[in-house]
Amino acid sequence: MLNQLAEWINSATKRGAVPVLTGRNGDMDTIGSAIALASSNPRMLACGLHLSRLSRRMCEQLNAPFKKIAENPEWPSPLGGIIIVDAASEAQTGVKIPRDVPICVIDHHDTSDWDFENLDLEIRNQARSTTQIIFNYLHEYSIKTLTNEVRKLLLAGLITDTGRFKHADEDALRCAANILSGADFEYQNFVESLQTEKISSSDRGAIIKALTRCQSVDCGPWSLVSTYAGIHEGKIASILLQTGADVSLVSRFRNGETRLTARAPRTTTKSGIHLGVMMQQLADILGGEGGGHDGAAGWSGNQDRISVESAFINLVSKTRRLSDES
Ligand SMILES: [Mn+2]
Repeated sequence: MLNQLAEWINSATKRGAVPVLTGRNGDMDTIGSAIALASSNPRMLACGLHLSRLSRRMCEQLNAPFKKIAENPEWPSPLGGIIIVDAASEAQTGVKIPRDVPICVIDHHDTSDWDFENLDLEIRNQARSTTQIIFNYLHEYSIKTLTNEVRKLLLAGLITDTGRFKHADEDALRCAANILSGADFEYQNFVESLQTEKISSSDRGAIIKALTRCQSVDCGPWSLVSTYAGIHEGKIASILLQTGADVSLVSRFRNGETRLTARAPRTTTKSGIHLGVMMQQLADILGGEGGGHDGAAGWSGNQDRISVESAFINLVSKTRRLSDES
């Protein structure tokens, strides 16, 4: 699989520039993957719509090159191809992708909405983060790219996507160890530098307000807690799981766009809920765009917030709960 990637990159960069495009949420996994991969070839450049708070801080700290682009960017010419990292569909990049050049998608989501043509390549597996795939590629094909800075970006993506290794598996843990062997920084110091996220008092106010609006929703065999928020939906959805709910749901409406963010603990996903598949089903029913992982997923589109919420709750209610024996 990785040798196909090496071949694809080799011929694309011969044809011209190859932007490495990130997912629109700009989380540490997508940003770390893009910058690390782009560092392996001068014709590649990491770019995307948005940087999350943490990604922005890491990029500043590490002096990492990232280009912010618009929804309809002017692409460099000649364009050899486009690599997309950690995004399950074009909509998840938020960027209009020209289809007259080959694309290569590197992703680890359970769902995929890409249409592939002849010269395109899809590298998708069950890795717990996209940075694992990128590390394995660089380790095999471009070991000198693995500087301390690049290792930090990759490790940061792995740590955040696994929820500080809570959702890691053997491969993810081994990859973290491989990233560290050959690195010249201390793990504990690095983790500490990741953790110092500052939440402003106005953001804190918004989070608290969202928590006061929480509702416990009857969902057939499942317990669900939901609220709406204008900011920090992922964080709020994780806090809501602390109530012991099987599923948490946070909705938001901004600039004509509705967004759903859902989270579920492992006990729930083991009992038959796959949030990524449900968000994809929601997109099939209502339009918009949805997908993700079994325990963390999202949907976005321009439908009314309340009706999208009810449609999602309906999907949850209809999901059978597998008995603990099975
Ligand atoms: Mn990811």
